[in-house]
Amino acid sequence: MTVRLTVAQALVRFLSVQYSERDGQEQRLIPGVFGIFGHGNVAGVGQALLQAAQDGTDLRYYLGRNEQAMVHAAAGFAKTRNRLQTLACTASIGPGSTNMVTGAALATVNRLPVLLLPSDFFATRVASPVLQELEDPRSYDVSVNDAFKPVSRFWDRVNRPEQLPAALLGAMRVLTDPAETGAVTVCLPQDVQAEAYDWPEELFRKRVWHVGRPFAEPAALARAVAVIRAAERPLIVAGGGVVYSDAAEALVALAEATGIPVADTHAGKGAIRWDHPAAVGGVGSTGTPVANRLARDADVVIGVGTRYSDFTTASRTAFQNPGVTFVNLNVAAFDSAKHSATSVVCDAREGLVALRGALEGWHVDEAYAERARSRMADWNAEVDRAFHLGHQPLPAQTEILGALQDVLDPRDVIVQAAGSLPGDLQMLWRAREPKAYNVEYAYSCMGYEIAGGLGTKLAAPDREVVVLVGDGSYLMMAQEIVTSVAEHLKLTIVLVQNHGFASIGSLSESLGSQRFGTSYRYRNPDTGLLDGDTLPVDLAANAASLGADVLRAKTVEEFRDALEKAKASPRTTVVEVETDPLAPVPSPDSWWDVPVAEVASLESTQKARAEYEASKRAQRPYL
Ligand SMILES: Cc1ncc(C[n+]2csc(CCOP(=O)(O)OP(=O)(O)O)c2C)c(N)n1
Ligand SMILES: [Mg+2]
Repeated sequence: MTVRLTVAQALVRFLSVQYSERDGQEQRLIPGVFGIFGHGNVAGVGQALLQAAQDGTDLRYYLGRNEQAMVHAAAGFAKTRNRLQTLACTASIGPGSTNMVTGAALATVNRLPVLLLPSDFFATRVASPVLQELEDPRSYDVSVNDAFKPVSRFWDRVNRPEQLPAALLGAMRVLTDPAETGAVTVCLPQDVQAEAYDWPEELFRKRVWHVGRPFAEPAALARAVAVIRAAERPLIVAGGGVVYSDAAEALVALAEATGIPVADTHAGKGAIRWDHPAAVGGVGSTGTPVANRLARDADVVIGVGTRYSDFTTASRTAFQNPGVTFVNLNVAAFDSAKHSATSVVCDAREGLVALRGALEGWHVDEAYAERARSRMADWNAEVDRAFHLGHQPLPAQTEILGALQDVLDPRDVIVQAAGSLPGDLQMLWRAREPKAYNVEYAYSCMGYEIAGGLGTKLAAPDREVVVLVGDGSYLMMAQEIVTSVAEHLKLTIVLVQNHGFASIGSLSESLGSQRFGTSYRYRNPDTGLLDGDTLPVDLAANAASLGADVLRAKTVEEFRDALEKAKASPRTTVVEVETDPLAPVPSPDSWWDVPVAEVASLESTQKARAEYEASKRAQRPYL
């Protein structure tokens, strides 16, 4: 039996019957499609989505306002759903498609599944060059969509209808493989989308993609257990894999049984509650001084579901014990092998449960665990001070976090990605629940915040979603406020106005570059630099013009009131607050490798270079 449909109609029908399954729980793999139509997809995928809506096929269409943002929304959705579900994104040819490249990179770097459907120029090439076609004189086969190749974990182009089934099956396999997942790109030439073909009925049967929980190989587990049993100062580093694998309970059980302190990364934050006796907070460049001191002395680092980014390892200076060795539990062999580790390739939950069983009866020296707990008590008092600084005349950003911490419920999700907020959040934020902390800090992409928050709200409509966004990031990508209004997907957006880049400004200063080019100001005719008066920019008015309710706060008390109001409102609300970018922040007692000019005429740079060279001596290869 065959059914005659266009390639786009077949694609839509196929997507509507794909499911994922883990632990016996089944869900739609791709319950919806974000899209922006142009001549590349309006009559292909667009027609197919319209027809699907009319014939009752269950695949909802969401209209994004920028293609990059659509992909961020899909990534935020997938992150919230622990990678068991994602969304597809259809874009027109040329700029519509290449707008998605940044989103693709974000998804791949974060190991988050997203299905991208960029349109492509005619496979028949009869009308070449079409509007927005690259037209490479060296080869007529080159397309702008080739730019997706390095940022996709699977890439294909469907030049003939016959190629569609294999492309789709390959795409679903990669989306649902926790070790391989990331951006999956299937390019669809605009003529092929509209071309009809007689498809075998079986292409459209319900398919369930089983998301595996690979067990630890017994010999690998035994090697890991031997290393851990011999450890005197072990430290667990919990990464995103713990959260995605739903392994928070298993992590906590292991920590309680063995007394091993648990530090975390951005993606792993929330796996253990901030006030659990084993929790020592974030590790690395923006971690807590407690975790960083434990890291410095650790003889065995047990990395679970972490990719060991430079922020986690403080650019390979975090672990200073000369004999330090690593034990890594990771579903991806690539990550598991990092730092010459004793590698256990496995699902995080399976691995943690197996480790706990195999370590039965073994416990760290109680004095070691107690020292960590008492340092945490001191640290928590310092966080309280930062949360209630009383900074004048403008509040400190840390006080905004303190107010958020008070007003938000444990299940309310915060969404962030770039600027000075991620560092402050990793160090100070008290996570109380595994899915309440969505900070994208693998690609740290300005512009993820509101778009990613939209996807988060789609994935968790029963939770309050609170987006924190700096003024710089807001200016890059605020347009999905319109989508949140149109879809009744309520967001609370905290807009932190500090007139430029607090983060890069302070980084620049510490590297001897004198905050050059990091504040938003008029060009000054006297200096010729951008250091004139502040600009007459009103981002809150901008947000209001996009359809959001707006509340402006000048003090911490006003901010707290505004936040309560925003929380209680059913409408997307932007709370604008101005903060002092120069307010003090507690020190992580760590480092981040950002190279400083080796020769310079500026004294500030020369001084920074000398400091840089001294810090760099602590860098180790972990062989
Ligand atoms: C798309 C993108 N471009 C550039 C950067 C580099 N960068 C990191 S933080 C930052 C400034 C962010 O400014 P803002 O959102 O106002 O946050 P603040 O630093 O003031 O907290 C820049 C330019 C980035 N992370 N992402
Ligand atoms: Mg700013």
